[in-house]
Amino acid sequence: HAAEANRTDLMTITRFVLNEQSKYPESRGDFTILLSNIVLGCKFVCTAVNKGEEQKKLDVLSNDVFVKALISSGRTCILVSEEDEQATFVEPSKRGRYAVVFDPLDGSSNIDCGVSIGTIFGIYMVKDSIEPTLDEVLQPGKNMLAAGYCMYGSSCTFVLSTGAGVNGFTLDPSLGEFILTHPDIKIPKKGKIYSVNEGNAKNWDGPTAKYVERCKFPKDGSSPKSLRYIGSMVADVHRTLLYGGIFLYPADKKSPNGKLRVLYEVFPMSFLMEQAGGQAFTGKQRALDLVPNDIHERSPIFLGSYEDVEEVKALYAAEDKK
Ligand code: P6P
Repeated sequence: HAAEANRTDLMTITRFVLNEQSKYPESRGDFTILLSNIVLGCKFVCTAVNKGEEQKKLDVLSNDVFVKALISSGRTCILVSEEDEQATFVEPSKRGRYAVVFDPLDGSSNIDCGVSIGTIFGIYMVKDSIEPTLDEVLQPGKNMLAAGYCMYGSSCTFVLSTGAGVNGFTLDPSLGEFILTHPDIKIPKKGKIYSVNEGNAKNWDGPTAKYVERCKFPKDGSSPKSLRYIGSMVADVHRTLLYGGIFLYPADKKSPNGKLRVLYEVFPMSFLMEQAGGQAFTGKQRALDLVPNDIHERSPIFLGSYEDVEEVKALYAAEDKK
């Protein structure tokens, strides 16, 4: 009977978030309304990706869907999208208390070959929703209220943290609902996988080169780590979250700030990693402590299992002492 009872006890993402929000007596359901609009956008993109729409159209389509869904939610006042050079300031009559930063379709260059891609987002509560300024989103990632991603792969998986751990939901196409399938995700303390674009090795700095060398030729006689690199951040991070290990996009001589964007790639993934018991480091500091100066700023990033990132931090600390 238990299985039968469970079958009808549908823990949808909306119900899950309502439960979580009920812990905040002052919450008026605004966050739940905001999130349900993000979820709506993800369902639309999931369908469009599976229809095999071509990449260029999908990039624009997904951005339009998220911008319109977020504005019509009446709960946002600033939007920052990877697709738009300028931030969007929502018209006064539709303004709400949240700022949302997002990459509507990260890794979209991989669409045509069927590799998993995803939407990544982060949510800040604004201080002044009447006359909001860019300062509301030039905040360290530790100030985010929530962050998550939706991965469009063999199944459509939504991973979310609202600051009380990480939970994963899988889209049930027959219901059109995201159902809780991965409650309370915790990343293994140490992993057996490293994930980096080895093609950039020529340009890496000392500590990164040393760390990758150790992954391949461990000094302590342990077995080498396996290399897994999909080249789609959501897919590489999702595997790291579930299996453990480390994902790195380091600085290199050509790109001193690395490639990944702070607001809508580095911060949301770092937020999730810390909430799952892992950590995220920029090569200089805790990633979530970084204060961005520009909405499309980049940063190097090392994120994943706590102990694996500790090793990177030790190598950079030793370098600083030289
Ligand atoms: P590279 C995809 O273009 C992306 O923004 C991330 O999704 C991914 O992690 C990274 O770039 C891959 O970059 O230089 O290894 O191809």
